[in-house]
Amino acid sequence: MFKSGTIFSNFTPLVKSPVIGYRISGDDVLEILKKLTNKNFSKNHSRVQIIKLFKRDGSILDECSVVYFKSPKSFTGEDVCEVFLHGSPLIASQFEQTLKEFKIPGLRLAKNGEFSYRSVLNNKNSLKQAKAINQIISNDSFSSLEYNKKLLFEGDQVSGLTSLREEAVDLFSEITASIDFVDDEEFNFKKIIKKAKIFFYKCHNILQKTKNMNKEKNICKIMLIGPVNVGKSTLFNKMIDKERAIVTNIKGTTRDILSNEFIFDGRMFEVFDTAGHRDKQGKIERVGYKKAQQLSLEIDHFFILSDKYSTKKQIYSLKKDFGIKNNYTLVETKSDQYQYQSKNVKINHNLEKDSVLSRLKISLIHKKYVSYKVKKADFNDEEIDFLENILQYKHDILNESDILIIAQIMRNILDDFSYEFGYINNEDVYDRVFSNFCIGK
Ligand SMILES: Nc1nc2c(ncn2[C@@H]2O[C@H](COP(=O)(O)OP(=O)(O)OP(=O)(O)O)[C@@H](O)[C@H]2O)c(=O)[nH]1
Ligand SMILES: [Mg+2]
Repeated sequence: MFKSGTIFSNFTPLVKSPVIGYRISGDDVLEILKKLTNKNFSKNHSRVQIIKLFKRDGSILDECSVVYFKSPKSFTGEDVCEVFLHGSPLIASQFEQTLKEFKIPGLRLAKNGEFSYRSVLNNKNSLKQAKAINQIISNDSFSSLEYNKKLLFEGDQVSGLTSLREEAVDLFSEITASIDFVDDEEFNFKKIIKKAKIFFYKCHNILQKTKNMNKEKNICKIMLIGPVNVGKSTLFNKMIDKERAIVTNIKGTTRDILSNEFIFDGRMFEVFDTAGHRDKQGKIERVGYKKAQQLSLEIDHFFILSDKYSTKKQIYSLKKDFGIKNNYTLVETKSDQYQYQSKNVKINHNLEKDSVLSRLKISLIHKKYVSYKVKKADFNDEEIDFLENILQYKHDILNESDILIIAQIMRNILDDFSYEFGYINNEDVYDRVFSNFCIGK
């Protein structure tokens, strides 16, 4: 994959937003900055500067923050600059066009993952750390997020695979020694197979224990139900901070179930907006209401919304329809319009999101249904896949009687570990043969 040349790419999506960020990495960074700003950055590194960028015709492209990181003190280890343009995709296209017009040989758009790749080549990150960056971005469980952060910030040694790698090298050393020193009694075939069994047993155990833990999203599922027109969709939109559900004063506006995830107070929720309840439901509305009922088994907690016009009978039917026991909160809406006498939670659309969520005691609800204590993970998804691959060798090794073939399979396992941790060469192996087995003192 590696090709030389200076590379650039946006590191935020190219959509209308407050900022669009670009990173440039390679030998030509200083020259590019000079051409873009008419300033020499060589003595101005690792500092944010707000500066004008110019197009080739001398007109202003943008005035924005720019940081220059001098090699080797940068993410890739090369000269790097990061440019934070105003978030217009049009400015971004002018920026790319300007870079092209510089006609700097080798200056090109980066391939996927090329910045991380260069950081590994220049020993700024291990392969594992580079992969951890991907995992941090893509995972959605707090436990694996914490693990991947640890991996990135503290290095390979915190990986749960490290001790298995050591055991694999030990085992291979012993096998190698037993081949090279056949007469030595210390090397016994049965003993080697026993050790191999223990090694695979450990892999298997880890896999069983960790697989489910990583999938646990620590997510609390809540559902908004209530008579038509009470303000379910209004609350739904407030919770997720988006105008996603249609809100009108027409009864029966919501017909299908909508769902969205949101994070509050460091806790993850999935909220469902549902079709309202009324005696004379239209056909589509009825289907929507039924769909919500079917989903109710998966729901941790219900918010039963009502307003001035809702009746006790309606609340009773809702509880019955959704099989609700104690897992609900009664919420009275539109408290800006009506005075309620009850002790139920009261909300209205003028309240800030945080205030509404606090009134609904949403953090406590999360705590009640989802164990908030983040379980400690020692492996990420990639490492779990890796262990699954390693276990495929188990049958071949344990059923083989030729030590030479076992040695070859074991070398394959070490090669697999090499992809995770960097190459394990024969020197590592011989070091152990001599130090562990006192050969040739
Ligand atoms: N004054 C006042 N009006 C509100 C409040 N919340 C919602 N509304 C209004 O009530 C009407 C119905 O709101 P929705 O959020 O669509 O109610 P819904 O429960 O989703 O209704 P359906 O989908 O038809 O079941 C809209 O006109 C809203 O603007 C509130 O707190 N105060
Ligand atoms: Mg609605």
